Order: sequence, then C-alpha cells, then structure tokens
Amino acid sequence: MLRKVCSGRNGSWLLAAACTSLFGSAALAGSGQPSPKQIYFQEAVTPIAEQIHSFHDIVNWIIFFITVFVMVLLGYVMWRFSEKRNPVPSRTTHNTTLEVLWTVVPVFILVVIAIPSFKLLYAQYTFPPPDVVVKATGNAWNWTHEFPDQGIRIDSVMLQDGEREEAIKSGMPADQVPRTLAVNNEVLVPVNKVVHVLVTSSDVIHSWTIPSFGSKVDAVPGRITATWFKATKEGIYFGQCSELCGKDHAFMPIAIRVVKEPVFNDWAKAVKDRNRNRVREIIRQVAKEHAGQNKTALR
Ligand SMILES: [Cu+2]
Repeated sequence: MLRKVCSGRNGSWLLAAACTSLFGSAALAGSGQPSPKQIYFQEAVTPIAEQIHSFHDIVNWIIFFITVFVMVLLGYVMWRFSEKRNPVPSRTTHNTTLEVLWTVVPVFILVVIAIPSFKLLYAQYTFPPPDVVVKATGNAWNWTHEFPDQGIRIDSVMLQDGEREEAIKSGMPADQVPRTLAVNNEVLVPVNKVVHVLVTSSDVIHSWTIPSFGSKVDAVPGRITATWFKATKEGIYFGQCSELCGKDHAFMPIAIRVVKEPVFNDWAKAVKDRNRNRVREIIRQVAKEHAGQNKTALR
C-alpha cells in the first residue's frame, strides 16, 4: 500500500523524500548528473552502483524500523509510567531476559548489515579481466586520461560559460554540457565492457569519482590506486574531484561517455591520428543520440 502511495507523482516533497529514503526510487534522480530537486542517488549504470544502492536501501529499512520501535517505546513509557499512572516507581535494577535480548538483537542486526556489506566490498575489490584500461591522473586542476593499449592521452578542462554557449550553438544538446561539469575533451569508453581505472596524481591528493558508476578512489601522488566499472547503459556520466585539493577543487569535473564499441574504436583512432574534426564529429553525433536523458539542474 505504501509503495502505491509512493508511486503516485502528485505527492508533496516531504512525501517524496520519505518514499525515496524508504524505497530507493530513482524516479527523482538524474542520469549521469544531478537533476532538479534530486533526493536519491544518481541513476546506477554499473552492477557495483546497483549493489551500493540496494545496500543503502537495506540499511535505511533497518534504520526506519529501529526509529519507529524506539519512538513507540518512548511514547509508551511516557504514558504508562507517568507520575499520575505510576506514583510509586519500581526499584528493579536487573532483568536477565531483557539484558540478553538487548545484547543479542543488536548483534543480530549488525550481522544482517555485515553480510551485504562484505559482499559489496568483495565485489568492488575483485577486478574481472579488463577489456579496456584507463590511467586517470589528477592535476591541479584538471584530469588526464590515458589509454595505454590505444596509445592515446586526453586532457580534460572544465568548460567556462562562454565555451558552453559555443558548444550548444555548435550542436551539442544543452543537457550534455551542464555547467561546472562539462569539459572540453570527453573520455569515451565502450558499453558493457570491463574498464579498469588506474588512478594517480601529479601533485596533491585528488579523487576520481563518477556517482552513476559507484566509483570513488583517491588519486595519490607517487602511487597507483585502482577501481573498475562495467557501464551497462550508454550516455554521458559526470563526476567531480572528491578530495579537497585546492582553490579550484570544485572546478575539475570528469566526463565519461559510454558508447557502442565501434564508436569507441573510431574515436580512439581519430584521437590517435590527432584528427580533431573527426573527434568533434563523433562526439557531436553520439551526443545527439544521448540527448534528452538528463533533466539538467545546472544550466
Ligand atoms: Cu579536488
């Protein structure tokens, strides 16, 4: 019944917030970028992100039941043991059954939380064999992505307002170039392929993050950290540096576009050949196909 109430679209924002936190409905969430009045996560497009969302939902249900239980208990105690109804308080100090219960039940709840939590951790750190390898390097304040197997390197810098307008005028759909997220050179990866991301930094600590992929890993100078993702839906997915790194920390977004494998291969070849016009043409073409998937919040 509750689900039915929540599936209606005419409720208040309070109702929407309650429903979202309980059922994890992605109806209010953006795809690949934030959307207006978003409450829940951005849409999950990798198995790991889906697992993160369902783990979040399980824990939220547990929080919900514990909160209701404690509230009901408090209400009952306030009513039943008020001075009027209970003028002579009991001097009981121990109750073995109760003490066993309030030890065993929380332990049981922690075990229920631990099982999916360990499963998720295991999945995040068990890298399937890679189809594509990307090395992401954080720089103050932009990102470099290298594809060692394809022999290409992409430097991506955030678009300024004037550059965004130019991009839109030149044919890029507006929802594909959101403010403070769009970059001059997007990175393409193939859909339904395992991508290993080796992350490092050339200066201070940054963090490579794409919410829709469920990816977040620190970029540490002098070290390689790693994550992996397998995006199952085409589109453009934005992320931002997520480790406070300096004055332009807020302006070093990451833009990963998930495309069909032949498009990826064409793009990689064009980048390798330094054929800027062809790269632009491929991206504009695929951007048109991906248009309309986002309710852009940051125009
Ligand atoms: Cu940063």
